[in-house]
Amino acid sequence: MGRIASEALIERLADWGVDTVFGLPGDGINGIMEGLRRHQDRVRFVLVHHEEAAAFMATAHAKATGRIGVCLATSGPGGIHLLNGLYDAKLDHMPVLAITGMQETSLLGTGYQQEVNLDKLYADVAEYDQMIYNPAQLPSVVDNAVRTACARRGVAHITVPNDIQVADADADPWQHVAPARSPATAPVMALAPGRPCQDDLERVAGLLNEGGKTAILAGAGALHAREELLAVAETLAAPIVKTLSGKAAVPDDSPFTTGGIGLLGTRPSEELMEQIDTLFMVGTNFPCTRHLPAPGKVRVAQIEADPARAGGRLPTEVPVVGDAKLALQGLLPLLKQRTDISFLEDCQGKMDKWRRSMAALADPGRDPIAPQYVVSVLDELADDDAVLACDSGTIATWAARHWGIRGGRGFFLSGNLATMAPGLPYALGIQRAFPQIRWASALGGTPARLRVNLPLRPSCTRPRTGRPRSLLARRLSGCWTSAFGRVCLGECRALTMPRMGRALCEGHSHPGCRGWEHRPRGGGHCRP
Ligand SMILES: Cc1ncc(C[n+]2csc(CCOP(=O)(O)OP(=O)(O)O)c2C)c(N)n1
Repeated sequence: MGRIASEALIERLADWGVDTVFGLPGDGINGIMEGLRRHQDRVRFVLVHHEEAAAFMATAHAKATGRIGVCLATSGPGGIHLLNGLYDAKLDHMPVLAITGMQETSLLGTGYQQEVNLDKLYADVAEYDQMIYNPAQLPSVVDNAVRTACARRGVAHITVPNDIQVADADADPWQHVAPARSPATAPVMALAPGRPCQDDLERVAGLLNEGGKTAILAGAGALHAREELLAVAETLAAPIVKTLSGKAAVPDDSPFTTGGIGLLGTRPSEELMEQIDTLFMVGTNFPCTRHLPAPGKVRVAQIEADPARAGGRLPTEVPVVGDAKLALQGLLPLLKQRTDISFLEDCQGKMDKWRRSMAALADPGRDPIAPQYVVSVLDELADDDAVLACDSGTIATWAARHWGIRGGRGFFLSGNLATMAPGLPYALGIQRAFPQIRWASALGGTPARLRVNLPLRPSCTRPRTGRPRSLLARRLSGCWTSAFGRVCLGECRALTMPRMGRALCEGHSHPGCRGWEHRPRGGGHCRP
């Protein structure tokens, strides 16, 4: 077999800098697997055991690297399985390309086995959605798919019939009767300029300079703007409230943050929303408006990357379109230093109290210990650049409040879709992009059973007494798996405290450590 169309597909992906494809083979993509095999030096294939995980991994790849994530599934059921992870990408505005197989062109419309019109099925999730009928469409369709996913920050889908996958890469079997010739495009992406115009920045500064009690609400769009956020907060003496997806925007121990907002947020953030005169939204389209000031009650300025979303949550006096980091850099010289810092100090006092109450929940002296303790141990032991990938459910509350952002730490979860069980695939996907990184996955009990087939009742015993942990153990089951990180999924079989401790220790490179003893605050003690 000479050079096949699937090679044109994979080569073009590699030209775009794609180095990883997450997926699960099937007869509907044998040709594409062959294309991957022939170009394994440029693009590696990462095998999953359920296509949903491949889509989560591709989404996490995009979240962690800022580059497009790619997943691959076979025709019919494989493509259907991708959907939950693809909606996760769509709702969190991540560029992801899904490639699926399709029945042979000669069979389309005949009701052949596994024939599902995936292009129609994906019409809602995908910004770009294209079937390949002729190898000549490649590689231009790849260019358009990648460009569209990146430009619109969403999902693109290419579906390739079996016969086209293995057709001669240069075949163009049809006579051309229309004036167009085969398309030839460039694998380049020219991003719109990110710095808002000076007039807009001056309008924002005008509002903020006379803003009274001001708070900043920072979201995922501000994750790369930490330094600027802190500088603006200091200038305006304004506390920073963080959405859950924007948790890593500034460190949790910063005097300028009151932590999260919403169901999993902090009391000081909640109270602050009732007191402020001005809200400055940066890189967020936070959907839970119940936790924001009532419409019209405060003045609002917003920096938002997508014009379609600017002003879309609250009546906004000054909506500005641009990149958060560049916008804040342009804004800083226009802001006046606030001299009245009493509002910020009031928030800081409330945060001290809140942090003490959270520490009390995580106190190992409690009997039985609370799940928060387990996350706090993980928090203490993990490196300053470790990543936590978290499931939806109660586990997200514990992770939101007890996993502290410091240094280069990351925090990822299914933000807007809040779908179940992305934690483990997220972590594995991120590890593929950054093999040196230490990661942990905070699994909920149900997701843990889903992903790693945990027994319904993990055998948990109290470390010293050996008594069964019963109900608490069940609540903790997911949380305990959070310890595994780079360790060993086999450990999930019996979730006893010493085992969790050992996993933590090994994950933290303590060679020879066999067990774990609990000490009041100050962490655990590693037994050789
Ligand atoms: C695909 C999907 N199914 C169902 C839900 C609803 N849901 C949200 S969290 C959750 C349970 C998570 O499991 P677990 O961690 O065991 O439960 P918890 O401790 O939160 O009670 C469920 C079923 C969801 N968000 N996504």
